[in-house]
Amino acid sequence: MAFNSKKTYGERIENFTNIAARELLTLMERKKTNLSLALDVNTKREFLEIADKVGPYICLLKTHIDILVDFDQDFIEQLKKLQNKHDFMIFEDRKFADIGNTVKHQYSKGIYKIAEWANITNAHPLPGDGIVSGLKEVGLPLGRGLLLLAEMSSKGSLATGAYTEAAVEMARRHRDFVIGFIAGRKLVSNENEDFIVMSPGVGLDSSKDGLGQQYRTPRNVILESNSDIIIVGRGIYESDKDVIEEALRYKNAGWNAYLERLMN
Ligand code: BMP
Repeated sequence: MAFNSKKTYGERIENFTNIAARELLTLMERKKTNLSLALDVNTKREFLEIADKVGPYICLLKTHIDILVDFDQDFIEQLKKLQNKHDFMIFEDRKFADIGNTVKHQYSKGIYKIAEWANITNAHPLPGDGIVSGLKEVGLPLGRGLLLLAEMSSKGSLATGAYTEAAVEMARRHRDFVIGFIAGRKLVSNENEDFIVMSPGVGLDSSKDGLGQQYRTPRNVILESNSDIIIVGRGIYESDKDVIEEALRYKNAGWNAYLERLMN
């Protein structure tokens, strides 16, 4: 299908001016991983323990910082230490959804000061271009990147059809800051433009969770749908087996699907 999905992650670096995008592709090539861990646990201790174990196998650690019951500045210090130790980037899955002026404050201020530590964050395109412009004012000078939620993995999602297409158009107007999409598949198949696609809703052992989540396999997402990064949460940290073993299983499944895509 798409020309850019036949290129290696490393070959695609030159398609981006955004620092976070370039760093991410470099890191994926270096560590040979397209796995992102969605670490949705509620305590610092649990979070840091799992991140330390799984860190060597991921390119991106995805956080929901506001679900930690004992968040404090020390958590950020510890997180940065693990980032340096294991060489991964951080994606705060904040899903901004307000007007530009408000998201600017939400991104840079408050308790979490997301822009200070998250290399990548994301936003719903729903409010219009102002949301990207507001986040860009804060994030671009810091070398950050943004993903737009063009599709969602949950059953009954309204982010489909014309909405998804409008998200792509919005991204095109902000190529310096918008590095890609949260989506289930590659959305652009033009060889002259490239976006990084990250797909949540990935699991090898279950197909749903009882609350609307729908799971597909790494092979389906990377090989058949030409996505670039698999986002895996409970499949890794809630497994009965060892988290390292599970992380390796997903890392290998994601990377092998990518190698197969390159050879097809
Ligand atoms: P899990 O693999 O445990 O189902 O977790 C999926 C993660 O991806 C969660 O952190 C969720 O917030 C996120 N996510 C999703 O599941 N679907 C989307 O469309 C967008 C998301 O960010």
